[in-house]
Amino acid sequence: RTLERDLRRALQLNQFALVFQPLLDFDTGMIAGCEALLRWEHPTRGQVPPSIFIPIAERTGFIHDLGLWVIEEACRTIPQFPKDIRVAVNVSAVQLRAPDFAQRMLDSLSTAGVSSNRLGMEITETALLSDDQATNSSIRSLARAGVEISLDDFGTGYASLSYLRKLPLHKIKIDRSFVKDVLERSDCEAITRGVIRMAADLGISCVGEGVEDARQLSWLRRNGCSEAQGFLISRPLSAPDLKNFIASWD
Ligand code: G
Ligand code: G
Ligand code: MN
Ligand code: NA
Repeated sequence: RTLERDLRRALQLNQFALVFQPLLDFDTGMIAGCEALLRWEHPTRGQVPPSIFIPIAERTGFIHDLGLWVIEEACRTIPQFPKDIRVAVNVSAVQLRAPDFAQRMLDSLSTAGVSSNRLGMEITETALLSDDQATNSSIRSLARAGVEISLDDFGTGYASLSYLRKLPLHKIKIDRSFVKDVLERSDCEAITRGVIRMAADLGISCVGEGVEDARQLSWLRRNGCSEAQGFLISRPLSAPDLKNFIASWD
């Protein structure tokens, strides 16, 4: 209850910030983009994890305002990064169901003077499961405008897989629970291998998430995964730190 009240005020009080975690492209060996992750610095509780406050924001409808702030903040930050760095924001299923969502995202881009091919959007399987018309049409019009669409946490939801041919998805992100045990467990290996193969056959790229050691990274590279993300490459960083990280990478 009090967290719910604090959440509403947090936006005016400037308690939110974005951090950015880079993605490594195996083909080029370069940093190809990053994922923007929301942080809430609560005045007395300290950092409240998104796994706590996002569900509250979704339940109360505050996610629409908060999600718009995330998009606007990402658009303000993008010009600080090199031109070939794409920034992907996480978008909740609740946001996607709002009929004006795509238009708001495109408006944020043009207000900031940022080209839509510098923005990406990460959505979960659950958001696609209900086959909601507003959701599907938002995804289609954003993809048409050049926004890159990634399917996040792949393998943990209820993959009906039919949306893979219905919707213009560019990227599948293999959930870190599979990557974590890819060398230890034959089931994780089989699933990860299968997802990489499926993505390749569909002509879309594939990201291994939660890469924490060099052996996982080389397994993914060897097995045809296109990109990797995880603490091994970098933790999520502030915008200036990511800028330095990219500069020192090449
Ligand atoms: O570092 P991490 O704790 O940020 O992220 C935990 C979860 O919170 C991830 O599943 C991530 O997708 C989600 N998350 C992080 N930032 C955002 C955001 O801006 N919007 C939404 N909807 N989810 C986010
Ligand atoms: O669900 P989503 O993919 O958006 O989640 C991103 C979350 O994963 C963030 O909380 C981020 O901090 C976390 N994360 C990123 N890389 C790693 C990693 O290598 N190991 C672990 N355990 N978590 C990671
Ligand atoms: Mn994500
Ligand atoms: Na994920």
